[in-house]
Amino acid sequence: MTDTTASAPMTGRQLARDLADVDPVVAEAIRHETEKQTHKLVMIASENYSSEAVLQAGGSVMSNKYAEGYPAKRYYGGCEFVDLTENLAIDRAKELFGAEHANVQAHCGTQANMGVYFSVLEPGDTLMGMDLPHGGHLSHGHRLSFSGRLYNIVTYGVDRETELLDYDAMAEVAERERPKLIVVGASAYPRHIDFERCREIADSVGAYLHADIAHPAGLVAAGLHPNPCPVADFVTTTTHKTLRGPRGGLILCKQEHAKDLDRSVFPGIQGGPFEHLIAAKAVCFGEALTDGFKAYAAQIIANAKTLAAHLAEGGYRIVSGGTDTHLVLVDVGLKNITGKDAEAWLNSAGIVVNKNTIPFDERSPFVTSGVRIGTPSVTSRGLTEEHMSTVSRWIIRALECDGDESTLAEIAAQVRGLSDAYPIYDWRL
Ligand code: DSN
Repeated sequence: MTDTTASAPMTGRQLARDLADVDPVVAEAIRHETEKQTHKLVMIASENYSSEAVLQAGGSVMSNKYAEGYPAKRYYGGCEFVDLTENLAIDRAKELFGAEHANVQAHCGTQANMGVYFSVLEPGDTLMGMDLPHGGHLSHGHRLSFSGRLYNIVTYGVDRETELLDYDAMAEVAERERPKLIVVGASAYPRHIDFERCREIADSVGAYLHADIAHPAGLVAAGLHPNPCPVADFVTTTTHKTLRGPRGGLILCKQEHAKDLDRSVFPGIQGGPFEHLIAAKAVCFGEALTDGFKAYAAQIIANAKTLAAHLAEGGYRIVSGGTDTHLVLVDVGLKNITGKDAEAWLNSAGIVVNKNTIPFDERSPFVTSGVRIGTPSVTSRGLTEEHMSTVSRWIIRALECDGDESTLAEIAAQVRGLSDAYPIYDWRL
């Protein structure tokens, strides 16, 4: 007799089987990632734990829906519910940042930046961005990024002494190079940016001003960091860092740029928007509008300042002398430790950070003299200033044990104790 089950189409209720049955290898990898996020202290400045509500929307059936176009102007039928959530995301984003126009379709921060560049620049135009080793971002003109390949890139950076953005030097570069667009914002700059001053510089040469606030967006939303929306032509951000939403991008702009921007995102650089993640962005923006989120953002900053102060007391040089934000850049090179070793040792101690170049770094980006430490995730757990004193002691002990495995294991056990006392998700592992 022929076995018909082997070739029976996989349909209907068979699609409702649990991941662990369908694909144990993927299920196991997710379980390990969950365990790691649960038991370690995640201190990567660009990461966070989004809420269950955000994860639910992001893992929902909205993922099945095609919706090329924009709400009420789609190329597909059946878009009534994704129109509802996309409109909600747009309205909430505008309210949160005080923006004239919002496009919530960019899949990530780099794509958000690409959407902006494509709406006002032509290949070969001059784009001015912050130098990567000074804290900038790949998509602001690095030679290996599309931005560095398409545009004529000129850069600005920080002052060697203060390690603060050098606005006078920035104005000189702008005057000399006459960029068409100036992008400000960074992934490893711990200080506030003076957006008004940047606007003056852009105006002095007739350039567009684009602020990339991917890192401090949650702090901006909470009113605890200068907001570039009133002065910048374009503002981009990711939604998963301090904003604590799903992985994704967001573009805000002045009304005069709205049409060109929307066209450059779709059909310019993207096809079907990720409507599941747009629904999750709507949830995230709704959460960020609450007083609870404002208090959370204030705690992120208080934790980062406290951590920086303790590490400085412990003898570590903090780049720029401190922080105004969620991140602390530590010069471990002065202690004859590389960022690469520091990252590995801290990871073994249960504290996840990333190596990072510091301004004027003489080590390569694969080795570096710095580590970047961020407080958004640990603050989401509920840790406060008093815990930062303990955490900084663990960090210093891990950095100074020269990779000794038993010391690192001892710290990891203490880290796990603290993590378990401040659980993040109510999942059984
Ligand atoms: N994700 C950014 C960061 O870690 O700062 C880089 O793209």
